[in-house]
Amino acid sequence: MTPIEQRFPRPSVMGVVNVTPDSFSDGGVNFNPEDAVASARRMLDEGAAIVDVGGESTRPGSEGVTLDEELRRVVPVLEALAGAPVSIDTSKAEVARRALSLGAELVNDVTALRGDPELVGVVAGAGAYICLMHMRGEPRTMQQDTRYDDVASEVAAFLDERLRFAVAAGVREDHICLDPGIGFGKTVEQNFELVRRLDVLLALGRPVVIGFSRKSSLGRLLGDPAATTGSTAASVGAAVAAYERGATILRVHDVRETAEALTVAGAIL
Ligand code: HH2
Repeated sequence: MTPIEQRFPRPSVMGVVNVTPDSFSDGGVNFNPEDAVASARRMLDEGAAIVDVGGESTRPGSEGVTLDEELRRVVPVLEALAGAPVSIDTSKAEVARRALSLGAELVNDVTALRGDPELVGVVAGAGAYICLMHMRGEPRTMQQDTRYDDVASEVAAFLDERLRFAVAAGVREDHICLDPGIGFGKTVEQNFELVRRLDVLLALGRPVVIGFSRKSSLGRLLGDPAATTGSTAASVGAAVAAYERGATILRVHDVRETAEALTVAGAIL
């Protein structure tokens, strides 16, 4: 595989395909495999560089699913998408192994290789790309502790440590991208600060992924303190702002709208 900067020029759109009944953002629209495959193909037509297929919701408070259930959800979708650019959103080594054998290029691990000790070896052995994401604790508990002295530098220090861990375990550094984990154990203000101060993360020298799409901080910023999601327009605004501050991959649900906005923003930059 080519190094990640060549494969994913700035900006690249990652389309979200949640093969789950309970994701916060799309709440089951792609739970049926045929629907998931159709959504993925549409996203690729609309300008996604890759589609991120996931079988386990990581919304705040969620419990996780068994290996068998996660495989049952994602394998038929990955089989149908053979030959298309796919990333697998999983923390489980066995799910990643199956996905990579079916042609996935990238492993998107929200635990940054802390969830399953075997995952790093699977990624290194396959020569796959990997996204390492920051999260406090696990989805079940992550919103219980949102205290940071300096959120941007603490997230960067965590990702620096995970980057070194991955490289020491045999993953090529030029195959790694980093993600501050918008919404994973952070307050509304901290989520915006992480994008405002993206330079702190960029200083680690790796491409940055931002997934602000439809997250509740957007709805809360717009005045609904109980919001659990954000609108498409708000998501597009966040994606453009993140891109202008240096993000490379924008992980989004609304691919056409985001791709159009990024094309305009890129022409101006
Ligand atoms: N956000 C979610 C899931 N995976 N991966 C990365 N790298 N970055 C993110 O910000 C990120 C992620 C949560 O969003 P979504 O997939 O829409 O919801 P759910 O986890 O409920 O399926």
